[in-house]
Amino acid sequence: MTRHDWTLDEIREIHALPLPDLIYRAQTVHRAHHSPDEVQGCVLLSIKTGNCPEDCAYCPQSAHYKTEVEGETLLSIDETLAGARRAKESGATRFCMGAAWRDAPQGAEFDRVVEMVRGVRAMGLEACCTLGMLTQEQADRLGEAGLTAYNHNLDTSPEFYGSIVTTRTYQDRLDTLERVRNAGVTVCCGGIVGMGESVDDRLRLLQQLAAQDPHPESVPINSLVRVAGTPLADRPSVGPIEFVRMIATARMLMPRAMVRLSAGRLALSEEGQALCFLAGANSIFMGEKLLTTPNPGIGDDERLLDRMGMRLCAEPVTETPAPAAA
Ligand code: SAM
Ligand code: DTB
Ligand code: SF4
Repeated sequence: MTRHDWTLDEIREIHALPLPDLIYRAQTVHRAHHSPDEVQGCVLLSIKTGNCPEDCAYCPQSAHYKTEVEGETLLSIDETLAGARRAKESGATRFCMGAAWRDAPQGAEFDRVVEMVRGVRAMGLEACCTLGMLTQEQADRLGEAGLTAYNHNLDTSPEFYGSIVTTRTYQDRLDTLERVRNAGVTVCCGGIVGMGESVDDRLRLLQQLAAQDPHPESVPINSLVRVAGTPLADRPSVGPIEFVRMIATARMLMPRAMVRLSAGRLALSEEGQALCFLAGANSIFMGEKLLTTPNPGIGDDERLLDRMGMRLCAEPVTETPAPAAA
C-alpha cells in the first residue's frame, strides 16, 4: 500500500520500534517489492568540481569554505564517457554525474551535459544527473536525451533546513523536483543524517519525501562525511543503529523506492552495512571516490556481498523512456 499522508506520530512509532520488529517489518515490505539478495551498484563522477556559489554547511565543494577540494571546469564528453565505461565494467548499472553548480548553466556547457546523458544511455546504463536547480526547459531537454533520474536532495526537515543551507529555500528544491517530474524523468531525492538535526528532523524529512506523489523512485540516505574546513566538520557521528533505523523507516514509508546506502559507508563496519541491507537498503555507490570524498573500494564491496550471499543487480532497474532523436 502506497501512502502519502503519514503523520509524524505514525512515523515516530515505526522509527522507535524495537530493532528486531523494525527490521522484520522493513524486510517484509522490502520483499514484497524487491529481491532481498540484490543491490544495485551505482558509480558517481564529479563532472564539475568545486567553487560552488551555494552555502551548504556540509559541502566540501562550497566556495564559502576552505577545504582541500581543487576546483575544476566541466569535464569533456570523452572523459565522462570513459568514466561510464569503467563503471559498467565494474558491475554498476547506474551512472551519476554530479556538478557543483547552484543552477545548471545555459548554453554550451549544458549542451555538453545533454550529450553526456545520451552517451551514457547508449551504453545501456541508467543515467542520473545532479546539476543544481533547473528550468523547465532544461529538465525537458534532459528528459529528451533519455535521462533516467535527476538527483536533488531535500537534505533535512523544512524546519532545520535554514540552519544548514542559507542560499536557497526548501521551496526552491521542491520547484526543481516538480520540473523534473513534469519532464518525465524519475526523481532521486533524499537527505543527510548527522548534521546536528534532531530525530524528529530526520522523520520530517522522510515525511516530506513520502508526501510526494508519486514517491521518489530513488531515495539516497547519506550519513554526513565530515570534511575539514566545513562548519560541520566536528559534528558527532550518528551511530550505526540510528542509521539503520533511518533506512528501515524510509523503506517502510516508500516501499517501491530504491533506498540507496549513500555517503558515509567508510564510517560503517561491515556489520553496520549488513544491517542496512537487512533494513531495506538496496543500492550502494561503488568505487573509491564519491564526488570528492573517499568510499570503500570495489574489492571490499565484492567481498562483503559475497559473504552475505548477495550480488549486484545485473541489469538496470529503473525504466527510462527511449531518448528522442537528436
Ligand atoms: N550542486 C548540486 C546540488 O546541491 O543539488 C549537486 C551536487 S551535491 C554535492 C549532491 C548532494 O550531495 C547534496 O544534496 C548532499 O545531500 C550530498 N552531500 C554533499 N556533501 C556531503 C557530505 N559531506 N556528506 C554527505 N552528503 C553530502
Ligand atoms: C547523494 O545523495 N549522495 C551522493 C549523490 N547523491 C550525488 C553524493 C554524496 C557526496 C558526498 C560528498 C562528496 O563526495 O563530495
Ligand atoms: Fe554546491 Fe551542491 Fe555543494 Fe551545495 S551541495 S555547495 S549546491 S555542490
